[in-house]
Amino acid sequence: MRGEKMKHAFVVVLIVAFLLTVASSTIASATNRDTDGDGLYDFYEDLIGTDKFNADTDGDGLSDGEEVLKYGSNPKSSDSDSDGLNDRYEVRVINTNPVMNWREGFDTEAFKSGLCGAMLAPVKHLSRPLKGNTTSDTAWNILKWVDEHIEYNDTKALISETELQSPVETVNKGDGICSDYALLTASLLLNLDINPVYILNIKLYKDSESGGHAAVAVELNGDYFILDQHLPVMHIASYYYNNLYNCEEIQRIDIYEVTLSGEKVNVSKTESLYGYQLRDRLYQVTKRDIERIENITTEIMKQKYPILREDARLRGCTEEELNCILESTECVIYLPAGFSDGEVRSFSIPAYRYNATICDKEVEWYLNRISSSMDLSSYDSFFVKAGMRYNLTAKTCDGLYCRKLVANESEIVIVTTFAKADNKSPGI
Ligand SMILES: [Ca+2]
Ligand SMILES: [Ca+2]
Ligand SMILES: [Ca+2]
Ligand SMILES: [Ca+2]
Repeated sequence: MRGEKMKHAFVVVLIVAFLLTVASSTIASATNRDTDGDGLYDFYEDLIGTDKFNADTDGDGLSDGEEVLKYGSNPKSSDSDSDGLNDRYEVRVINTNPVMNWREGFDTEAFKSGLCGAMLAPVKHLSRPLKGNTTSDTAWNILKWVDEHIEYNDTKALISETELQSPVETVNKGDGICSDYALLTASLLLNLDINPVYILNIKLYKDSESGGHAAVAVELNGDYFILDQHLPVMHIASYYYNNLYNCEEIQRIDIYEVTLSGEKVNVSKTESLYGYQLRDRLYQVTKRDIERIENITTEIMKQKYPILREDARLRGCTEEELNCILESTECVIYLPAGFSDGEVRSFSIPAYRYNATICDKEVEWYLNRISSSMDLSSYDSFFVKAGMRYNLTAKTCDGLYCRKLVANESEIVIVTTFAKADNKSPGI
């Protein structure tokens, strides 16, 4: 009997063991199944609400498994951080963070995101007509366009936490603050193959630690030239003095090199320049520069207004007028014999703003303003003279630095006489 009982018990044990084995293998296969092969088990997909039959629930090009296990992005949103860039594009193409919204800071992440191929494309059509013959032409055209089409948004400037705008958003809104201007300007430059461009983070003495100003620079003749919302394009030292002239002293400029490679942007911080280094870079105007300005002005006049010819008979009265301006005296100037009618126009460029690399653009800019304020068609002759006017009254500011540094200012004065000859003399 004992033997039979034992046999019975053994059979029961076997059956129980078999049932347990079957049950456990069923449980195991249910938990370990990854139907769509995206790296996430079905039960887990049910738990987080992704589609266990679709490896890429949000259709952004990254599998649910990659999003959850590798990048920490949201498998149910194709733009996890809502910054306008698709998750896959961020991690695979431009190497940015798919869970960090670039619009919240003006930093490397913002430059890499806000200037990537996807952000440049919508403003490409605006860039094309701005292409000039040289880099300085193109930079000038771009700044002119930005100056004419975008307004500074004073309201946004007062809000402490603002979001950066993409270049096309700034164009569509028609306004922005300095960082928005900087991204738009940089995008137009990069679209016209001015690559790299430089993003500048400018600290003024009056700024708090978190504050600052943003602008863009291009490299011309191995030096930085700044594009900051309004014409003219200025050499970095001219820019420093221009700020000083407006009673704002720059403490430091941090310069980031932004290089576009395909769709992707590489950013590296190149250098920080302090006030004394910027002052040291100032161009010193020489006699040759004055001659150069006379020649450039004359050439531009001839090119732009073929009805006008340079006439040396106007040299004397032009020089007289120039001397009166340089000595700040009132003079009455008479036209020489042979001319029935005439007009004298002058303009001046602060000496700190002169730089040989960009002076042709600056002269052209002034001439455009002169020609739009008078009727040149009534004249047929002109003559140009330039000179330096020294020791202007120093502009005073509240800041001690300002007052000291703006002193002893000088400017380049350019005088042009326009006249109508009564005879048909061939001029010179
Ligand atoms: Ca799965
Ligand atoms: Ca996905
Ligand atoms: Ca994104
Ligand atoms: Ca992002």
